[in-house]
Amino acid sequence: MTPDRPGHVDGFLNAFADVGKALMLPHDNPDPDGLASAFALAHILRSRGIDTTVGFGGTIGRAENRAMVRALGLDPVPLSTLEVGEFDGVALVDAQPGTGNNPVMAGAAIRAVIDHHPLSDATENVRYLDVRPNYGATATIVTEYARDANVELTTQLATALFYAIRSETQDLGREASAADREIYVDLLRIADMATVARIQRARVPREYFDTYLTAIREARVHGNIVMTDLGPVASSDQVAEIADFLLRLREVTWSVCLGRQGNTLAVSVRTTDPFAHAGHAVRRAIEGLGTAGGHGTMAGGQVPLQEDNADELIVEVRQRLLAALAAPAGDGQPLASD
Ligand SMILES: [Mn+2]
Repeated sequence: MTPDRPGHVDGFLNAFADVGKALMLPHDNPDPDGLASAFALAHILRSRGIDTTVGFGGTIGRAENRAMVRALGLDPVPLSTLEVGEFDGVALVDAQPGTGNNPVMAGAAIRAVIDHHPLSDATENVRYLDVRPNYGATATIVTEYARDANVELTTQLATALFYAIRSETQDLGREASAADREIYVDLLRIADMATVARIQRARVPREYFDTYLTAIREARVHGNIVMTDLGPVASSDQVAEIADFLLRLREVTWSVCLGRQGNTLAVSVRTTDPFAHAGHAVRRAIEGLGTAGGHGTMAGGQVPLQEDNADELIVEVRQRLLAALAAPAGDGQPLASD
């Protein structure tokens, strides 16, 4: 188990005390936890007079996440339109250096890491770090920050943080701690629940249903593992969503979903086993091919692909994942009959 390195908002504020322009950066293709946490930290820094921007790499793909940004008036700025060198203080939020899911730019002035994933070695050198793997959501940590710094949250931010904890912990049912529960109840009092409902039931385009069709058609059951490959995807969020979806299959304890976003193979793994180490399994499986990270029951990875080796590499990743999860030999059974 990676040790906790909990911090306090005073340490966070100290790390930015002499900063003129700050950048809050969630992981690529940010989810509600990354986005809400980044905006709450920006709000805290702005309350101390620090000019703060929330940036992001990749895309905001999932319909719920797009709805959240729109409904709550959040305005994260694509990194491609920012001059990162202009920021003299950067915080990585819901992410850490060295995990491959965030754009840690060479020379970027990373002052702080606030996260709830297992501590990565590369994080140790950062000036201020607050990494609490026992927390269900980074949003819980930053809501504690706002409370401890006496910074009042706007309704929008409270709603964003509430929705972040709700979606990240599946309504406190997945990897939630007593701290998550306490903050969730605090936020429930002030969050705009009509907006939360609108975000959760976001409307989706037709292609959304094609993704499910492909996921089900391509899924194979290998003993207690269900695995599918979506082929090309618009966003790696779809890969994570389908991994969650397939884990509902009664007879399995692991789900694996692959998808190709541009020249990157995205991998999502989920397990129902609360004592499993999904992150270890994925890291072992794609060692030497790509990067991975994750919590106990959720993990993800990225493998760079080249035009001339993509198909072979995807086959190899599939085989290595099945081996890492001790799948029975053979090609497995199709999930659905057609
Ligand atoms: Mn998170």
